[in-house]
Amino acid sequence: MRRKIVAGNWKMNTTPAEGVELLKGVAALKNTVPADVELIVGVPFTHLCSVKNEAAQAGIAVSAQNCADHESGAYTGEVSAGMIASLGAQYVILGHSERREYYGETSETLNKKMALAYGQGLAPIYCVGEKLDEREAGKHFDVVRAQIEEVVFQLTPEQFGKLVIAYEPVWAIGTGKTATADQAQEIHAFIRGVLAEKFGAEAAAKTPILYGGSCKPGNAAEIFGKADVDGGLIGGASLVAADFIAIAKAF
Ligand code: 3PY
Repeated sequence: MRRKIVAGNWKMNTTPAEGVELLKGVAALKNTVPADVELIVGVPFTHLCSVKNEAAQAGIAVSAQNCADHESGAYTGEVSAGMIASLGAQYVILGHSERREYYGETSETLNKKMALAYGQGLAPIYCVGEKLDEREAGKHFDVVRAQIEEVVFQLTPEQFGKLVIAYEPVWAIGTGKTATADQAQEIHAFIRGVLAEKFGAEAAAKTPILYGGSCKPGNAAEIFGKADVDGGLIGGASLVAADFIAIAKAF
């Protein structure tokens, strides 16, 4: 039995005070979500401290959305994995397509971030996914395989055991377009197969693979109903407590 996870990616939205209110809204409805569904909120760095107690009391895990690729030192504006962990976060989202696209993140940078995150006891939520032109050219399997081989294959089996993967087709992020449930299943099963090549079928079968990209209350049940989809990494809909909870109830 694999873990079921619904993680919100708040991106660069809300002030810390608004974030606490949002979290309170999620916490108030959490008892309507099946107990075997793990809820995570991926908050901006500035919110980590403010949401810490509320999240812990409600049994909601907290994630950062990025971390620095250095441990400490003269890196103005950066936030280290150690700082994030010291504020009670359990997860860090790494390799989101917005970071690959707008901040030039490469597999090389991501390998450093993964190592630093694990070193601080954070579990990465590692994002993979192809762009529209890559899908249209039929290259999506190759793109996703490379994103996995270049980063995930560098992990030890112990590290791999803590990893969460999020498949997010870039063409479905912030566009309102969603992969069909069958498209999601096809590539999730492919990802699991690639993971099995390196870590074995048993370990791959235990890895949560989340779907992300315009996942909403209206389409979550169909997507989560697929055999290899273990939940979602939710963008816009995670900013409305009732929608986030409705998605978490969609298994
Ligand atoms: C989206 O759903 O838009 C996301 O990018 C989730 O990470």
